[in-house]
Amino acid sequence: MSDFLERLAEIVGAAAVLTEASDMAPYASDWRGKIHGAPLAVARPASTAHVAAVVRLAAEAGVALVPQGGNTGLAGGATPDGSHRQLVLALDRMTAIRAVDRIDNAITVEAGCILATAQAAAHQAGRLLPLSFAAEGSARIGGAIATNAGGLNVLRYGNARALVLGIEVVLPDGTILDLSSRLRKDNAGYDLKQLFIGAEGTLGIITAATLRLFPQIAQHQTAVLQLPSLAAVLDLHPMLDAALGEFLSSFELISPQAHRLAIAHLPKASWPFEDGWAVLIEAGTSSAQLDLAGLVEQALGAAIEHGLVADAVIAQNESQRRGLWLVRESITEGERAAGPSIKHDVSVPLSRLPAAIIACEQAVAARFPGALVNAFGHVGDGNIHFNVIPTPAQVAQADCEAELNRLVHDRIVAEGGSITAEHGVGQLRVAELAHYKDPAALDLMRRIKRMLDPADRMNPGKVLAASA
Ligand code: FAD
Ligand code: 2HG
Ligand code: ZN
Repeated sequence: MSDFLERLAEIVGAAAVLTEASDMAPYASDWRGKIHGAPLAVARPASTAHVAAVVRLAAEAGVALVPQGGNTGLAGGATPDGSHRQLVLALDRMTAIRAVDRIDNAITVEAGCILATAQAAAHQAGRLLPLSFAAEGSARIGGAIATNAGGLNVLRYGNARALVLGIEVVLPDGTILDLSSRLRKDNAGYDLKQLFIGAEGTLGIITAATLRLFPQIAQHQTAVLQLPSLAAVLDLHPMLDAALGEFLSSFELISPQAHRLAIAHLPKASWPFEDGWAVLIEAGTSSAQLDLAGLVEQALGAAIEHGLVADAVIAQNESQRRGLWLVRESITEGERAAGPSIKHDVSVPLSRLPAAIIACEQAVAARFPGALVNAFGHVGDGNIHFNVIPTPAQVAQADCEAELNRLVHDRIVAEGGSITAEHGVGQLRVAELAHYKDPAALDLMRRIKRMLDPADRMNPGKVLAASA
C-alpha cells in the first residue's frame, strides 16, 4: 500500500493525502457521530484531471473509493467502512465557480462548492438558486446532486434533479464523461446525467454541475398556521395551493415535539403555538408590485373560515421571518442534542399522510413505550421525517433499530410510500431497500451497477449490498 500512497501523492500532492488518524477523523465519521469508519487514507484532489487519475490508480490497485462532499449526509453514504482499505475521495478542494450566466439562467460550479457559496454567487448575479436546506452552509453541490437533495423549496422549484442541467462525471474506469449543458431541451439519446443524480456515489464521481437559476424573490409572506387536527392538512394544502398557485414555495409540517426540541437548542428563539400541529408556509414573488400580503391574508382568512386553520401568525418583518425559519431549520440539531435517534425519511401520497403518521405513532407507542417521536417535514411534498428517540433501555436492545425501521417502514409502504424521500439509502437503509424495493427494479439497479462498476470499487456497500 505504500506504493499506492506514494503514487497518490504524486497525483494530488503530498499535502493532499491524509493518513494520520487525527487528520482523517473529520472524514471518517458521519455528521451525527453515529457511524464510524477507518479509511486507508483521504485524498483531496484539486481538479477533474486529478479525480480521473486517482480513480484510474485506485482501479489498478483494487482500492475502493468513497466520495465525500460536505459530509452532512444523514444515511452514512459518505462514511467508509472499518477495514482501513477504502480511500475517501474528498471533493472539498474543488470549489470553483466556473460560470454564472444571467441570460441562460445557469450556474456552473465544481462539485466541492458549498451550496451556500453557489447560492451567494447566483444572488450576486441577481438570480436565485432555490435549492435550500439547513445544512446548506456545509453541504457541497456534488453531495447535494449525489443524494438528489430536496429541502424547503421543492414544492415550487423541485428537488436537485429538477435543477440540474448538466454534469461532469468521472466514471469508475477513470473516463471523464462531459455532460455539461445549459440546454433546457435535449432529446439526443438517453439522458445519462439522470443515472448519477441520486446514485450516492455508487456509479461515478460528480466533478462539476450546471444548475438552473430563477428570478430573485422581491417579497415574501411567511406564516405559521396552527391546525385544528392533523387531518386538516388534507384540505388545507389544496386550498392554499389553489389560492397561492406557484407563489407557494414551502408547506412544512411541525409537531409540538419538533419545535420544542429546536427551541431547547435555541434558548432565545420562540414559536407562536405551544401545542398542536402547525404548518409553516411561505409564498414569494419576483414582482414587487403584486399585493402578495393581501393574497395571503385572504387565503388564510378563508382557511380559518372553513375550519382548516385554528390560528395563524404572519411574520411582520424579515427578522420575524428569519426567527420562524430558524426554529424550523434547527429541529435536526435539537434532535441530535436530545440523544441518539433513529431517522425515518419517508414519503406517502399526501392523501395518506395523516393516516400514515397516526399508524406509525400508534405502532411505536405500543411496541416502544416512552420513546419520543419527532415528526416534521416537507408535507407539501408528502415527505415526513418520522424520527424516534428510544429510551436508553430500548436502545440497549440489540435489534432496536432494525425493529423500529420495519415497524415504521411497513406502515409507510402499506400506504403506498417510500422508505426514503430525500436523504437516500446510504449504508443505513441497504437492507430496507432490498426488503421493500420491487425485485425487478432492484435487479435492474444491480445490472446497471455491474455494467458501470464491475469490480464494485465505487462506494461499495452503499445503496446496494457490496458484491462478494
Ligand atoms: P456527503 O454527506 O458528503 O455525501 C452524501 C452522499 O453523496 C454520499 O453517498 C457520498 O458518497 C456521495 N457524494 C458526495 N459527493 C459526491 C460526488 N462529488 N460525486 C459522487 N458522489 C458524491 N437533505 C435533504 O435532502 N433535505 C433537507 O432538508 C436536508 N436537511 C438537512 C439538515 C441538516 C442539519 C443536515 C445535517 C442534513 C440535511 N440533509 C438534507 C442531508 C444532507 O445535507 C444532504 O443529503 C446533502 O445534499 C449532502 O451533501 P454533502 O455534500 O454533505 O454530501
Ligand atoms: C430537514 O427536513 C432535513 O430538516 C433533516 O431533511 C431531517 O433531521 C432530519 O431527519
Ligand atoms: Zn427534510
